[in-house]
Amino acid sequence: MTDKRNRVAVDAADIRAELLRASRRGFLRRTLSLGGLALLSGCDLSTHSGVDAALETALRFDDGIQAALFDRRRLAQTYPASAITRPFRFNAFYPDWQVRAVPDGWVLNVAGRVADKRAWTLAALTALPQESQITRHICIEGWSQIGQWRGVALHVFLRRVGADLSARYVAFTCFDGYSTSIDMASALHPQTLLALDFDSQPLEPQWGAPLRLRIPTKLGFKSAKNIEAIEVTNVFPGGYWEKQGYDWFAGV
Ligand SMILES: Nc1nc2c(c(=O)[nH]1)N[C@H]1C(S)=C(S)[C@@H](COP(=O)(O)O)O[C@H]1N2
Ligand SMILES: [Mo]
Repeated sequence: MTDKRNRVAVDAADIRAELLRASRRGFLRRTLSLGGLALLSGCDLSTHSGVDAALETALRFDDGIQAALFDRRRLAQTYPASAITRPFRFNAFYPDWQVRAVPDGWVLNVAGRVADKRAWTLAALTALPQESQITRHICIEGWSQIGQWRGVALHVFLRRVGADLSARYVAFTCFDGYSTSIDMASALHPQTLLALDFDSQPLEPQWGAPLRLRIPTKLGFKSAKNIEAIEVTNVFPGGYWEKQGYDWFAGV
């Protein structure tokens, strides 16, 4: 989607200055929110083609610029329970009949720049403080849906294992062969959850059992399902779709 050849090499500071000027003119305040981009590009987020057009605009921004503009305090919009999409659409790089059951003896492995590398059982994760959110999941393919997830805030988990919070990346490995990674600022965002529940029930395999990432400030492909390992690292980890050219930062 992003045509790297057409990217203009711009300094993040220049862009920030330009955006400040723009916001002073009153056109926009939260530029890299999908809503802001939708306004800018005249896209209507309530339709699939509108989301698609806004995504096109979002993906034209360079990863580094997106990271520089990311505001850890800006919260993704939340919705009432009445807005939840049912049935919720399944998506993976394979059809739903190939969904994997949770392996026997599943534990969450922790690797890389963390003080405590002990693996976590589901019971231990459930014993950590839980938070719930109703947010919109936006897929890069141009569809979106609202769901409810509950689980442990990733920043709580990272602090609990003594992660190096100055490291650059948090990477996720999944037992279905998927992988993805996010920047540390996004990992520490208050709405970034390690979700155990979906729609008030423990996650089913289709929706990422027993543990998935839920990160409403990024496109859907960052919300890793069926997680088996988390690594904190300074070495760029990439990911399944990222290796195939999807924009790495993928903020919404
Ligand atoms: N393990 C795993 N996680 C994954 C994927 C996948 O194929 N495998 N697909 C991603 C993509 S592209 C999307 S849109 C969402 C879909 O989540 P859902 O099935 O809950 O709608 O999961 C993301 N996480
Ligand atoms: Mo997706």
